[in-house]
Amino acid sequence: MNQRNLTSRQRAQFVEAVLELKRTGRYEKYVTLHAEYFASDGESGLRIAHMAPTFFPWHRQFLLAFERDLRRLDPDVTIPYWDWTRDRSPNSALWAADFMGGNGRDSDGQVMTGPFAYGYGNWPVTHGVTRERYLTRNLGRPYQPVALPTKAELDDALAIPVYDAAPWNSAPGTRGFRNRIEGWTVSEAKGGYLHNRVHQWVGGHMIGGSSPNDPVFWLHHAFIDLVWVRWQRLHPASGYLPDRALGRRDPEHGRVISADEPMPPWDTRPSEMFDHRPFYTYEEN
Ligand SMILES: [Cu+2]
Repeated sequence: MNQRNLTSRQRAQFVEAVLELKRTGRYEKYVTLHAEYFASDGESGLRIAHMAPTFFPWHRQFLLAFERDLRRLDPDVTIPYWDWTRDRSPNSALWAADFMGGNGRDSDGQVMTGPFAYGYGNWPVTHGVTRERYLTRNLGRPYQPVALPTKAELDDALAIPVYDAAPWNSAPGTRGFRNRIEGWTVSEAKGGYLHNRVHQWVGGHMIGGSSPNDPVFWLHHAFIDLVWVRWQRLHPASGYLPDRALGRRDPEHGRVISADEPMPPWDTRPSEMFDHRPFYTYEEN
């Protein structure tokens, strides 16, 4: 459900479940897993979570695993989504002290308010040796301002009828809905496109492989997941691509997962993730 519609009790329940998962130590495995699967195009081998068609199904499985962990602690909790086309300001209630907490301070980017502020002792950032122990943000990236994607930009991307296309990576010429949403078709200097630009707009730990260190990661990716659902509804005749394994002569052979090949680290096939309805429903508004 849209985070803007949560009651204050639901906000508190979500925060408490996330903090409890952190206390148990189980939160870190999500940070580590995401970092481990944050490969770039230049490296050899399989691309799975990013810069690849599996961007959507891999993150759906990732969010489901996380949500199941939260629901073991509190069965009423689900991951809310952040529609950044509507809640576009650092003054949004999303960043209030009873939910995600606020921006990082000027001097070092340290988040000082809310449940995930380092000073309260509940949110030490442990993954990544070169990074600070405190959560950081830099909302809007003032040194080189970026704006959150607009509804018009999102609608343009949703209008693309083809899911993905060769070479199935992050090249600006890689047409298709997946690459446009993931955001490699506009340079990083400009903040990238949709999904990437949201990571850039939040800044701090949201940039890079260990981005789940910032709990807003889950709300951002829950919306990305909903965007996939909306695209499926708009283009019922279009499906996931590639729909079969790439041939040996294909330059991307062995680097891309087709519809019925398993997605590490799970045994799940993308095709098992196409329909979200067996797992959850969205309250859209
Ligand atoms: Cu992301």
